[in-house]
Amino acid sequence: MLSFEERKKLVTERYEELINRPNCPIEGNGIFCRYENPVVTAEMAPLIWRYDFNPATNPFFEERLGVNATLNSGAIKMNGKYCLVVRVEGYDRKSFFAVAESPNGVDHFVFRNHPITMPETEDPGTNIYDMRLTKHEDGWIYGLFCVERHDPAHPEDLSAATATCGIARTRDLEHWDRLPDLKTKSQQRNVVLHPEFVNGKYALYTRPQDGFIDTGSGGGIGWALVDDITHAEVKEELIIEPRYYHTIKEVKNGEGPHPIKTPKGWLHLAHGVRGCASGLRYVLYMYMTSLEEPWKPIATPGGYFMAPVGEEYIGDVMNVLFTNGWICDEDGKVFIYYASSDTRMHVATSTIDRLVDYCMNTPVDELTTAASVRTRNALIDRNLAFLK
Ligand code: M1P
Repeated sequence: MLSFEERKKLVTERYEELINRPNCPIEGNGIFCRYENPVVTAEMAPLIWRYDFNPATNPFFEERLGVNATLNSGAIKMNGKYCLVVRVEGYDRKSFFAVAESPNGVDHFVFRNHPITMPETEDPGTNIYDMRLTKHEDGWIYGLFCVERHDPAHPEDLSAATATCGIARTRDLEHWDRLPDLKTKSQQRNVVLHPEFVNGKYALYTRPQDGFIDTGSGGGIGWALVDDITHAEVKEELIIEPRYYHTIKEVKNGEGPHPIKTPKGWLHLAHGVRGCASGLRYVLYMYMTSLEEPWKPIATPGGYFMAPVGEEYIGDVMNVLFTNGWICDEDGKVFIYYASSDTRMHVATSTIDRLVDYCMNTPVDELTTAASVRTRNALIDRNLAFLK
């Protein structure tokens, strides 16, 4: 085996090669382009996070604190850089947040020296993850995330947990003010802050759930108005994006990042979950809501927008695509950041025009095979007539 110096050199070279590799788009279905390489992987976590560089205390240059995965990242553009607040998971299963920045949004993502030190509330969580970033019109950047605690109602069950929405705000992604957790009747994960006031109030996309994993009676993506974000409480919740039998969102769904405002309506990205013989299958889907009344759907394209392909299918939790971050540039280019199989981060790019076209012109899921065949036959007949 190699000496300290030899290992240090090799490990450093591999790391440099990884963070400097270029990424190229792959032409796909006309709606978006995937890219050749993931944008952030566990191997791209800085070496100073993982190795002790002192030969006196680490004579074999062994990895001391491994990183298992880099996944579900919030996204925002700041000072011309594409910033991801990455969920980094250590070998110890604990997740933490860390900022990785890129000059172009598709490659050269580099982590800042230190992860985020998130202040705690009086009731500290065991684990925190999946931050949604919102630059709100009140001037703050908010991070809403899941706080997981052992369920005090079931002390004997070591897998019993609760999910609550944690809230923090920042101006620079480095210094965070922690606000009290969201108060709600049910457990919550995938809560997202809408970027504008609605009727003078803060507006949230919610995802009520009966248990830590099962949404149970929680009917889908909800909408709630909150008077005071510094003591946020959901008193009324309206389900605006319901789940349906035999669809891609039969078991669960959840809002992704906050919606993007377009001239034709709010553009939403979400995840939908269904069960199958190999477990749960997580895919991404889109919908649009009214500009004036963001809780009212105006376009609901049927089926999924993205599902796992190739290596995306494989990882810690197989068959999962999950998103909680996207960035829209001023020229209308959209960078969709998504994680595959709870393991690594990818990017796909599109434009507002293409995504709106996709939402407005993809037929809805009419919920039966007969209706699906009618819809496909109608397309075929139009094509046969047009191409004659
Ligand atoms: O493992 C897939 C995802 O499962 C959860 O999402 P949801 O609450 O919709 O089931 C989250 O734990 C998420 O982090 C994870 O990627």
